[in-house]
Amino acid sequence: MLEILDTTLREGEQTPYVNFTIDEKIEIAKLLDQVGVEMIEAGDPSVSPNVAKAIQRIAGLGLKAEIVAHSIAARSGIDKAKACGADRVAIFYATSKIHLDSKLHKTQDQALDIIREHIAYARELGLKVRYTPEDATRTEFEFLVSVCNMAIEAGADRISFADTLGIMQPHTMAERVSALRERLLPCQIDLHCHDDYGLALANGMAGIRGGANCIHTTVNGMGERTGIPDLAETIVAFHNLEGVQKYNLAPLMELASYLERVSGFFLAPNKPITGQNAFSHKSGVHTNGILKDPRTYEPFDPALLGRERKIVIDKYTGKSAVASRLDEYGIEVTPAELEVIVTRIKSMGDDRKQLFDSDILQIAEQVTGREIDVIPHTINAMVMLEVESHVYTASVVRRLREFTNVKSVYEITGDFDVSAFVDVEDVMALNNLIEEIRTVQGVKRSETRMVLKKYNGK
Ligand code: HCA
Ligand code: CU
Repeated sequence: MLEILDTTLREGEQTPYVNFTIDEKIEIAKLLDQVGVEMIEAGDPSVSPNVAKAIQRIAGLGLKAEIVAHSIAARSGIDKAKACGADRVAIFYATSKIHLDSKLHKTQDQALDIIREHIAYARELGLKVRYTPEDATRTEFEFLVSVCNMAIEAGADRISFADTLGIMQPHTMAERVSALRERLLPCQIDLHCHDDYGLALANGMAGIRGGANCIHTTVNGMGERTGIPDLAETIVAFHNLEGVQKYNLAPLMELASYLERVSGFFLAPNKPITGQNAFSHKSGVHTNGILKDPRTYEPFDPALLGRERKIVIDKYTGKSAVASRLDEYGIEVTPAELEVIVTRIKSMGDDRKQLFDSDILQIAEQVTGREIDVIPHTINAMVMLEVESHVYTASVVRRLREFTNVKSVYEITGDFDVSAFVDVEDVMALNNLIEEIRTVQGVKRSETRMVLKKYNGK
């Protein structure tokens, strides 16, 4: 049965430019515990005093998950892991020739001694031990087997088969893990798969088939370079495709958005499972199918994650999607009117990047000749920002452009320096977005103007 170790707080904090506060880490750990991951890797206490403090606070929360501290093979790090109250220390020491020669300047024999000594030391302190042969997938196989078996004899009950550079493929992973499983003394095998080729989760799934026990994840797939498997993708893939139903899916979306907010690391709209477009449908053929039976174009019901499907209206749209959108607003049109509305939408869509509900309502108003007195479900607003004098306005603009709901950004004259045009689903989302924007470094003050009605120019 699959186990998950989530390392958002350790590997995830190794994402370029990401740092969490202690309180944020505590919140993340609590949400992870609600999901039911078996292990939370809470940090490497040698990194900084606050990382150590966060591990200590998390270890004191009494969560169900086992709390793991990461450490290089050094007594000081292992002592700190113990002092933090972690249940387990994960000691990593590279084993590939390139890492031994170029980085550590150690022979294989020296490496064996160092690893054995530090595992034994951690065991003397009463810690459970995972040993990670860093860069395991580029390590000479026979040496890997001897290091791991020596580590198990020294007291490690878990080995993390680390694909540090993300160079495995599903079939090589399955083969390698089953070969390793055959040669190793009894132990649990973790898979730490980096996503350099976009294969991390596929490799993890293949490794579990090969006989491994546990996959390492982070929320939103954060981590060094391109990160490791995303927690939500991993859980939903195993839930739907492999029948692993022991995790609680309810907090996954909240975790993803919370992480976006506190990390400033935003999801691509096409990100599987949690991305904005994961359940959006656009072409006439697709939307028509979806409206008749969502199973035509949805691999699973978005309600599984508390999400809703979305039908995008633009030049690809067919009549059924437009009729259904008008219906949502309680607007009745005749078949002839519908025909004209769709034609106008298509021609407007030809010249525009995005059509908003206000555009669709306006077209309906023009075509039917009846005033439509409804407020569009989507909200447009102008968010004006004053930028601190010591910060480059361009750097704030650059950050704003990364928010998916920010449609355009202007540098302006007057009391404010920047104005952003945003498009969100509701007032709550607007409120969250403004809060996020306020966290952008250099933003001193903000003022928001909500759009009540929008007119298009020629
Ligand atoms: C790193 C270490 C590590 C460790 C993985 C693990 C890796 O290089 O930062 O302990 O399971 O990718 O090898 O994250
Ligand atoms: Cu890693």
